[in-house]
Amino acid sequence: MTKNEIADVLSEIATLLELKGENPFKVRAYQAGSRALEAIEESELARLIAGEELKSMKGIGDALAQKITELHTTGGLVFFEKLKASVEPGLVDLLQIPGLGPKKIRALHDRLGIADLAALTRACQDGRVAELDGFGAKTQEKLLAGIKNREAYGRRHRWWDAAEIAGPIVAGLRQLPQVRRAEAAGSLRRGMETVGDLDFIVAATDVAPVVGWFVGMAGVKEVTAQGETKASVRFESGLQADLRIVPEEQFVFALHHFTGSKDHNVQLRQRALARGLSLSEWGLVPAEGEGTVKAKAGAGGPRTDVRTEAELFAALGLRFIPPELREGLGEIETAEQGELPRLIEAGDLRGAFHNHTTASDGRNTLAEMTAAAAALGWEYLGIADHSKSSFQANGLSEERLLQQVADIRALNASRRFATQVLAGTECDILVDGRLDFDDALLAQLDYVVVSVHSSFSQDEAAMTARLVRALEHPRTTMLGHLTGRLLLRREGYRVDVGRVIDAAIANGVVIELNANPWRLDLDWRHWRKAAERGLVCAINPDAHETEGLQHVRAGVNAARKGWLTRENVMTTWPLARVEQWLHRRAGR
Ligand code: DGT
Ligand code: CA
Ligand code: CA
Ligand code: ZN
Repeated sequence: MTKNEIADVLSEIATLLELKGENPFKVRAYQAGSRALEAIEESELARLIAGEELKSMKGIGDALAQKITELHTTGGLVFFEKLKASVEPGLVDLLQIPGLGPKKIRALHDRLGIADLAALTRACQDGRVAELDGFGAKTQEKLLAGIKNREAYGRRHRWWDAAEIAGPIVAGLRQLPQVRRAEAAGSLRRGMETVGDLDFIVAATDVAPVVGWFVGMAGVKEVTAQGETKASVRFESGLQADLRIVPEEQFVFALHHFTGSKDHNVQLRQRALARGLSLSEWGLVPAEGEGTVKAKAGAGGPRTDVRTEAELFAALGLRFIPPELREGLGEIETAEQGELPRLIEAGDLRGAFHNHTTASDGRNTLAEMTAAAAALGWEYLGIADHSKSSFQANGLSEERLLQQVADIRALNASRRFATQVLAGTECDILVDGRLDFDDALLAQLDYVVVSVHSSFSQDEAAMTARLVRALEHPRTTMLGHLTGRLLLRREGYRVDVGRVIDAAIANGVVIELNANPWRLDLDWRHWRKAAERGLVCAINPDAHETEGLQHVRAGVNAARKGWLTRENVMTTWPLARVEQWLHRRAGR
């Protein structure tokens, strides 16, 4: 296990102990141990373990040192497994309701006998929660809203999580001897920010072994449907997956159909009809009035000269439409005119601006983050740790920021990494729109990301004015996570996005497409129009650890859905152009 994975286990242990009402000192010991691990480097941990020096580290005693060593060497921990098994699962579920921590859950359990979501819902509806010390009517209301959100969101999953499950399934299908072609379709293939269920399309010479493999996959909790050529399963997380097996000559039609979206399919089918053709999941055949669509591969059969989606679109007089654009938002008309943009690709990225280190709430050091960026082949890595008002995220004081800038300049001068580090800040936008640092300090940085991390409940006018004021600040380079939303968890704050975009364009400020799979903020639905009006995008992973840099992949999905090209996205620009742009901006 890596040190960050071990830190996660320790903090989960703390949470479980707290849920069980264990001694607070014990709980705090695990929390402190988790934080102590986060602050050191991977190589340091390996060295301490090898030299059996772990217990001499501040915040880590004998018992913890043993557990960390077990996790590091075996990848598991017997104590942790036993502890998990000893806590009621209903209590753990409650942690997902915003506003409920282990302490509050413990109180609900001890005083009202609440052990699961259903019981909590009833207690809130009956007003019993409001009467508890430390809760009150407002808290009860917030809990009910959280429960409602959970129900509404509960059936969808973030793209990243869905993709992590889907990847190995496609690879596994392709390895079966009966399988000729296999793809994931549906919203996952379209790169939607959330996914309802997975859809797999397979061309196979023999179906039974493929269905058998699919329903027998590791991690399947329930087989919800099983037929001759299809099957559906449900995983532990609640995510469902559909499998459809077709003869090879139908594969491309099935793939297109089940990629969707529904709106795109409806429009494309209309276009086919206007050309005397009938398009369906089974094929493209001459339309002969009603009933043709249901003719399946019968008389006529699907057009056998169509083997790729490009050929399918060509048969309808269109250029290839990338899956991400298939939302029925004008892509067919644009493809007809041959004017689809050449969309940005993951390989176009050359760096990113919004990333954290252990100086604030990140979990890898400056050197580790830089090494990871270098491994990705990035030309530049922007470090933007939190500013002083974000004390909950260990925001940097003026002194600490200046020290970090010096460290960054020294690291660059050492030429230890091929990646150039840019010194920035994620500067809080204060409640009235002022920035958290003064101009003289900001002037010493290469760039400034400004973000809202407090007072989310302002009304729309106040929040909009607050953001606009921050964008008008001459030192502001880009705006971070514009709405503050957390997908499937928290709505963004109320803000007039259109007016904020206007202000960004008017002031030459970049808006971030935060690529963290929880955020994908600003939403792809705004980008096409905004970019046409001159708004520049930066795809930023908002990485808090080295693996977080990979999240740019999710940002590229969203950018593609927003019709963005390489030119629209600053993080594809070479370092020289980025530096030139930053210099010119700083000089106004
Ligand atoms: P999801 O799963 O809710 O995230 O969204 P999708 O787009 O993956 O939807 P899903 O799984 O229900 O169906 C996959 C695709 O199959 C969908 O994007 C388009 C196609 N499809 C499903 N039902 C219909 C339908 O009633 N009409 C048409 N034209 N296409 C459909
Ligand atoms: Ca789906
Ligand atoms: Ca489906
Ligand atoms: Zn932030």
